Amino acid sequence: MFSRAVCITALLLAGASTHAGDIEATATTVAGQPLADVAVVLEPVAGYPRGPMPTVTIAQRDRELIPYMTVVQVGTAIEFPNQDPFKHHLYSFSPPKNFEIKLYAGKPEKPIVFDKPGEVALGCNIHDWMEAYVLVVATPYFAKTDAHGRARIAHVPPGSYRLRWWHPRQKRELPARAIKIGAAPTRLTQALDVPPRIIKPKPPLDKDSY
Ligand SMILES: [Cu+2]
Repeated sequence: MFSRAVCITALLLAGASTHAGDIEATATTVAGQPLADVAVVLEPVAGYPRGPMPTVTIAQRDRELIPYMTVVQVGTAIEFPNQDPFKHHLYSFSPPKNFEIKLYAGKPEKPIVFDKPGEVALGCNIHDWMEAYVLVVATPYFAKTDAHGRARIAHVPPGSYRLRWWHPRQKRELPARAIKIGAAPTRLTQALDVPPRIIKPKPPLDKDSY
């Protein structure tokens, strides 16, 4: 059973890697462990086409912001539904998107449009352990690594790009590097100096459900 599963996975990977312009990226810690929540970003030197821009969701659930890290193209609208049975107070002081949604329950009337590139840190005024990050990029070619440290960007047109790797807890910014994307699938790997996440203590719910 196990070997059969492995076999199918291998076939899927082989099949998936045959498209021109597909980027398979792998991120690790400096110790070689898979690293999740890394943004892999390809900025076309020739300018930025506008990609499909579906509305993105960052939820508040069990007094956490989910997901921890999100990458979007400039101009993307993000919804912040509160799925808890009590209020949250979302805010960011980050220059690319300084905003707050004061004490609220349910789904806010309007999404927030992230209209400038840069790094945005989100928090909650009531529960100070809640944290999440949004990387806003000009390009439509980006992905985020999963728990295995893997990310995939599909159908990147051939050409010259700047490649960036980014993680919200990275100790230093990695310089962007020039890369040529050709007709063949491209594999990229990068080690990043990222300390483990320290989860701030979350007190038990009190009688007022806060
Ligand atoms: Cu909160």
